[in-house]
Amino acid sequence: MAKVSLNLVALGVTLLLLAETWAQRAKKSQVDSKPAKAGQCCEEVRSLKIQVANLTSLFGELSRKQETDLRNVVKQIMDLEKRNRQQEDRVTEAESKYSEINNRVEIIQLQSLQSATHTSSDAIYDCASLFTKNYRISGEYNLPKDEFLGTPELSVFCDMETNGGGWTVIQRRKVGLTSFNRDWKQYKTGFGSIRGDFWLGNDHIFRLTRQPSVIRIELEDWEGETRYAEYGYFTVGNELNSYKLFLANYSGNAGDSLRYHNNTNFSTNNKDNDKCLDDCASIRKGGYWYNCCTDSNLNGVFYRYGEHTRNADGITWYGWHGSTYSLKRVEMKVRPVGFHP
Ligand SMILES: [Ca+2]
Repeated sequence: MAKVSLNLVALGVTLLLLAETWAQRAKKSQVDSKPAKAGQCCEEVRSLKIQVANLTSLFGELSRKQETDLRNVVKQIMDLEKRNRQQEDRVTEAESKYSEINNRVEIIQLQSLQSATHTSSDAIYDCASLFTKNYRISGEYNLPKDEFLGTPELSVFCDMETNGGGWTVIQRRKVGLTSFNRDWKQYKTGFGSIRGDFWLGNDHIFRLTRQPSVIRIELEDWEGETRYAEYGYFTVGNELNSYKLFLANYSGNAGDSLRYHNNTNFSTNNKDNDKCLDDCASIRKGGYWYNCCTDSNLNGVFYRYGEHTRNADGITWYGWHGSTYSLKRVEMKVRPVGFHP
């Protein structure tokens, strides 16, 4: 449409130029052959003037039409963009609902698989299953690969003593030589040494907590005092759901400092999934379920005695020692809700 209008405009301009040339020639011939053809010449000039006026008005009309066309096209494009955005929003919403449902289906499938295997073949799935097979000494164990359950071989540390035992340790801080300021991939697969400081890996934590689980967090300060926090319900989503944390039912004497992180995605220094304008993982120097940003930061920087009260990026549990006291020792461990020692 715009192209046709442009052609018309070009035609109009050409006609205008032609008319101008013609008028000049007519004027010249008027000068050359006065005054015999004066009447005829004036007639020609008048008719040319009319034509020029007509063309000018046509030209004006065309420009106005073109402007309206352009406005309409812009409006249409804006409408389309708006509709596109709405469509995108709907797709995102549908996708997140789908992955949530998928996650739940996986949990249900695994739970039914487990109840089937535990009665038939007694699969070793975690430290709780080892405990029920009469392994009662705390230490390092190798969980065998189980294709039926879809679990790889995994080296774990089992706490078989605390509060009835059967705990699979998912995190420990005590030596202080392993950096916890790591990227998404390292937090996904795990890092560190199973007898020292380590993060078991988000994929493994996801797998372990597909059965309804309890988490127990044990803390020790530089004065040698200990506290704990337990949550009667603890689970994390899969990677597609950014290992989102769900927990409930606090008990203990350390304070409820993980509740603030409930319903948040996992973030690392290269993946900002927190609920904050800031990049919490970079500021607090760890991978964690950052909200905006923390009420606890168990994967923060390990500060030694003397340096442990100076920084806000340490291993903190606000409910006990506040935001600038970095703890000396931490252990996070899980076991199934249905476990009975
Ligand atoms: Ca952020």
